Amino acid sequence: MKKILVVGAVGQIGSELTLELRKIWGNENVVASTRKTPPSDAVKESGPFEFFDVVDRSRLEEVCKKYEIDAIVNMAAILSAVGESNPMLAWDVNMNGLINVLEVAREMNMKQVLIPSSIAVFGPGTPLDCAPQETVLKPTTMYGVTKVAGELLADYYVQKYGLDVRGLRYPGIISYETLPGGGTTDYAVGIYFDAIKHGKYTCFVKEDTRLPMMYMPDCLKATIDLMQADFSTLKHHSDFNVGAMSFSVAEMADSIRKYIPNFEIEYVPDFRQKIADSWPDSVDDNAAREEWGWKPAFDLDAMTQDMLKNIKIKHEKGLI
Ligand code: AKB
Repeated sequence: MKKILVVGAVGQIGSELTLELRKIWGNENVVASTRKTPPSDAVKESGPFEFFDVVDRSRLEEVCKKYEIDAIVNMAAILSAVGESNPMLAWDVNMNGLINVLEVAREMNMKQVLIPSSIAVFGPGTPLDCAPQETVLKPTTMYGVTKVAGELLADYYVQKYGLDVRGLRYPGIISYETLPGGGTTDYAVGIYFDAIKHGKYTCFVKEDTRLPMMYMPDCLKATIDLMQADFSTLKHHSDFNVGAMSFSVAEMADSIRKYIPNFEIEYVPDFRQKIADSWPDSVDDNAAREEWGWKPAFDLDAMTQDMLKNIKIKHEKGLI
């Protein structure tokens, strides 16, 4: 593929992914887009940028034609916590946005579509320990419902139209550049920022809450490795489990105390506890490892060290 459109390029993953893709495909060949929030200076200054809403199919089509786009990475999504406050918005963006992307890609004979899925596809009935690749998918959130439907829809486009659609089930993604917006796993980012800024954190899930997580460098690598995999050798398409690490909040706090010994944490669980409890502790990602060579690099302590170092730099510069 030659020209990639990143939809949702100001979000936590989209903003960093856009810059990584520009390093590989060239700045001019990766078009960033978002609904209304202006992009970071790094995204704005390094390549083309367009404002549009993914639910507006004619604008999506117009932008794809303008830049002769032949691949779309659709990072626009309403995540689990916000989705529970506004289920109709989650349905609209996650489903109508997705079908627009798939239809425009089909009509324009695009070379590839990448759509992210999530551990939110899991729910009651899924084994909590090491959720298998093929398992019960009965999510209890609207976000999860849209992700299961999205995986099925993507696979339908592969079978029915031969469109190259790929996707992976992201765990909680942890990063220091762009904050996540409205997910259940956001505590795993907030804890590091508050550790540097205030030396303490109030966590909205209980201390023994354990979820699959991944550091941003591994997330970018997983996404790009899957994009570059040989489609003809893939047995799965839009639903790859990808694991990296799994830890409880108490273990995160202990990891932070290795660098900030006086770090304090209190627990005030809210509605997000129920969502977290419906997701598995860890996932079996053997399909991703076998089919496209997935292998994560970061563990909890390596990530903690890197997160704290980089957030401290931002704090000292007055950026946060
Ligand atoms: C969320 O918490 O909603 C997301 C996700 C796991 O997809 N971070």
